[in-house]
This record gives sequence, structure tokens and C-alpha cells, in this order.
Amino acid sequence: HAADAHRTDLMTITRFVLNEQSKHPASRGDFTILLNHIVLGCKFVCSAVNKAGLAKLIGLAGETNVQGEEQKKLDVLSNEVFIKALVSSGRTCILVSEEDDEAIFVEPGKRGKYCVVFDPLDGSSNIDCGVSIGTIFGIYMVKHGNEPTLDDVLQPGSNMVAAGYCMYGSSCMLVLSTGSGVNGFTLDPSLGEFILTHPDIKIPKKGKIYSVNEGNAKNWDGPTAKYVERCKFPKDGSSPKSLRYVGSMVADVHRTLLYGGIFLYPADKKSPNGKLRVLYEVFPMSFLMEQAGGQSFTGKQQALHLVPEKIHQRSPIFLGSYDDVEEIKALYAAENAEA
Ligand code: P6P
Repeated sequence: HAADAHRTDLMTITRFVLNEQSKHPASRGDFTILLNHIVLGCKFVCSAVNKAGLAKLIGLAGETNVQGEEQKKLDVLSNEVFIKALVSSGRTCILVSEEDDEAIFVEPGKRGKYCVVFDPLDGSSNIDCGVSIGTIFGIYMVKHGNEPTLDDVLQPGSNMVAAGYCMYGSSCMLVLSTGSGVNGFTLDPSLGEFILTHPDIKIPKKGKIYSVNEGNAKNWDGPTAKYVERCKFPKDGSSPKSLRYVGSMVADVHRTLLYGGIFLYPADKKSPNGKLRVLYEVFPMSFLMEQAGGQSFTGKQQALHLVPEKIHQRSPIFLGSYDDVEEIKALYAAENAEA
């Protein structure tokens, strides 16, 4: 009765991470404790997001964040919840949040060996219209044991030990990689547990969907414009790709991961480094894509090889199915060869 076994042998995210931990005998369970606190934060935000419409949490909090965008109360709430959860885990020493201009250094008595970079509620401008939004996070090990510095978070994405996102949509789904593949967990509200529903996610090698804000087409550079043109008017007689763009990174990346295709947030004349943030948007999503057999490119290099200099630094990003990203890499290579 395999089906019964599946039903009664609930693989929760906590059990899953403990199984992973058992593969590292030297591990003292610090990562498991850290992850459990992140999961707690996600459960809280999921519940707050679902109640937002009712609890009238939406509406302006009157402050603005480092992005200069108007802050919605859910942003403030989510940020505070994750900071408190991460600090109380006793396993972190530096936090970088999209909502805070400066990095947060944990007080010495509560420090651990992990650095967490996160966007507590990405896509929050979509809250009021019910579009899926999400939390995105990446985890580094601190580089050296003594006094933590910004250097410990200004590491290339390839140094991340784990990354993931939690999408608050029709269901609440946490997608996670700890460096050996990608797994998806769905929150069962009746249990209050994330259950493994999408084991070992692999992105299709090639996709039929492209995802970009066509409204910025006027400002695109040559290779991006050429690539999108090919999606719409294929030269090889194949059928055009479909355009799907939600405008909430977690939703667009989650669809790309499961269905295949390519997500683009290119540089343009207005924003030469694109819009998305390296540490807590580009790196975690690129880490997941590579772990799922896809890849991620900045227009100049593999995204995970970028070495950030500022904690809120932006980068153009092209991520998704391996073959689709190869095509845009070739167009940028051709342009650089001409230059
Ligand atoms: P645009 C949401 O504000 C966000 O940061 C990402 O979640 C999303 O991918 C992007 O911005 C959308 O930006 O310029 O297309 O509205």
C-alpha cells in the first residue's frame, strides 16, 4: 500500500532537513535550527498575508524603505518577524534585509555562524490585488570566526550554503535547496507543517514561455531586444513562445522552475543594472535554478560568480531553462565580440 505509506509517512520539512543533516556527521544541527526559525517566519507571514484583506493590515505604514517605495504594513510586519526569528535562532551573526538600509549585526551573546540575506515580502506592491507574493532568502557561512563584517555577506552567490523562497498564493509553498537538489514543500494548514510535495524538482531543459516586462522594450539593449524578437518571431519556423509575466518575482520564477522557460529582468537605459537585487533576489533564485539543472546569467557572467560590492546592489538577470539561457548568452557574446 504505497499510497497509504505516502499518506501516513509524512515527510515534513523538519524531518527532511534532519535527514540531510544526518549526511553530515560533523554537523551539530545548527543549520536545522536556523531553518526551523525561517520556516516559523514563513508560517507567520503566510497567515498574516492570508488575513491581510480581512485584518485591514494593508494600506500605507507612512514610512518608505531604502527603495523609496511606499511601505505597506505587511512589509514592516514580515521584516520584523524574520529579524526576530533569525536573531532568536542564535545561529546568525549578520542579516541583510531588503527593508533595512544597513546590515544588522547580531549582538555578540546571540551570534551563530550563518549570514542570512532576505527579502521578507517581495512583490509587496501586488498585495492589494491578491497576486502571489513571497519571501526570498539565501544563507552563507560566516567567512572567519572573529568579529563579523560586511565582507561576510559580500560573497559570490556560489558560496551560498542554502537558498529558497516561500510563495504566498493559492497555497503556501516553500522551495528550498541546501546544495543537493531542489525540493518543494506545501503548507498543510490543518497540521501547520510544510509537507514534501515536489521532491527533486528539475527544470525542463528548454521551455515555451518567456517572462519579461515588455513595457520596458523601448529601453532594452541589443541582445535582449534581439532575443525577445526571436521569442515572438522565431526564424526556424518553430511556434512563438508564450509571454507570462506576473510582476512578482517569486511567482514568475516558481512558474519558470516548474514549467520551464526563461525569466528576464534586463538592464535598460533607465537602470543600467536592472532592478533586481543581487543578494536577496538574484543569488537565491540563481542558486535554485542551477540546483534544478537550469542556469542564470547577468549579461556579462554566470550570476552566481558575481562578487557584490554593496548589500543592495542590483544586477540584470536572465534565468531558467538551460538551453533558453544559452541562447541569450550567445547573443551577448556576439555583441561583446563586435565591441
Ligand atoms: P516591474 C516586485 O516589485 C519586484 O521587485 C519583483 O518581485 C518583480 O519581479 C519586479 O519587481 C517587477 O518589476 O518593473 O516589471 O514592475
